[in-house]
Amino acid sequence: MHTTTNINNSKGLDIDCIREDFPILNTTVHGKPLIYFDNAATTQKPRSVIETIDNYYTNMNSNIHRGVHYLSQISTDAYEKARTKIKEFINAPSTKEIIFTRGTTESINLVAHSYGMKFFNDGDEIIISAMEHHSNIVPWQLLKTYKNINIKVIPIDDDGNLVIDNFESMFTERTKFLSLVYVSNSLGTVNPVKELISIAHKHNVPVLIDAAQAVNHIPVDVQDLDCDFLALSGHKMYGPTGIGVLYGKEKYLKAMPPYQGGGDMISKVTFEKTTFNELPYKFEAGTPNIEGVIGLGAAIDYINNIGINAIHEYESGLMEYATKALQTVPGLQIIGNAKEKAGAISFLFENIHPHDVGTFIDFEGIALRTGHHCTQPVMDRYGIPATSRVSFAVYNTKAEIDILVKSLIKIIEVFK
Ligand code: C6P
Repeated sequence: MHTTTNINNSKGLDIDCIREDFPILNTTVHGKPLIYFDNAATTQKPRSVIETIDNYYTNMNSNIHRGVHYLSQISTDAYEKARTKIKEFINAPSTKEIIFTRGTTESINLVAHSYGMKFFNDGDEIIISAMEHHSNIVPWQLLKTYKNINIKVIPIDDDGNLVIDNFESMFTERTKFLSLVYVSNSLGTVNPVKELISIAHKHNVPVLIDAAQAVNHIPVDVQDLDCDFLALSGHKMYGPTGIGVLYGKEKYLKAMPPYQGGGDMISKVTFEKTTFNELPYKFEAGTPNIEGVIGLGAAIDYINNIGINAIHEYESGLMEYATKALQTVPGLQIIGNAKEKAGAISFLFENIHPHDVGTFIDFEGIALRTGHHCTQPVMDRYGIPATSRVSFAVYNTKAEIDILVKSLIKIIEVFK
């Protein structure tokens, strides 16, 4: 199996070597070499992840936790090894606290439904922020159809920082939960979640962190953060789509009812009564995404092989370079100038609609995302319908950013 070698040269990461691990980067788009700047939507996959999935179906395919036969044993083993890898990656105390889900969206829905239905009463309050992805807004609104809860929102300032001066005064005796994004997908803001978690804990309020845009850019340690839940998506960290993780402290997961019923999550079923399986299986009903879990394990190996700290350092350099380079483009306005940013830069450009920017730039072989990025309240906050967004991964380069800047300048000529 192909593995990256020599990724750390004396000057830092050997990006040429890393790029060779991603077959799709050899693609041409409209006759131009692909420049992939849509990593916040989903990252590309290294050969080791692709080959791991291929190997699973070629040599191991079988259902897990169900068979005594050889294939079932080895696929179960590979599945559970991946759980250990993710536990270590986020420094969770136990594999019992690692639940596999379809992604961040399902992880948050699981908590909103299971925790919310059991522990929320009419009149209770949940705090979220004005920069949440829809997947950390709508599940709580769905809960509102069953429990008459109030959703309070931490505001954001003009630069895209959370306004936290009065954060503590948002807590009342009815506050039951804080659910907060770590890194904003539309503004790039890195929120001071550790500080906010410790304030919430002073009020005995548990905290969920949406780490969808954090885990591939910055080291995330759930014990250091002391978060009670953490949600992530495999496909944003070089892994397959359709697989994600919910980390939850054992004391909460134990107290929560199952989210879905079915095979594997039970201990004993009769028509009168069912008892549930132990953690984490209580929350993994039905045949899971086995290939996805094993592929996610390979993605974690890939990140570990490079080193998340080295990735963070390299990408911080890209963010700084791109911010400065974009600021030289006439008529370009960056939306979101927070003190600390990671991964993504959103911008407006002249009076040209972001969709036109995206379409034009596509002809240059550049993939970026345009739209509201599933954060419509962020767009409303700035009074805009949409932005163009570039978002980075470890295989992006400054040379690619230079091409982006040149292409944007070309647009000005076309739209003159
Ligand atoms: N953001 C983007 O282009 P899923 O779809 O479940 O893997 O992730 C949802 C999600 C939750 N929180 C944040 C902060 C996110 O950025 C996302 C996904 C993608 O920005 C697709 S909208």
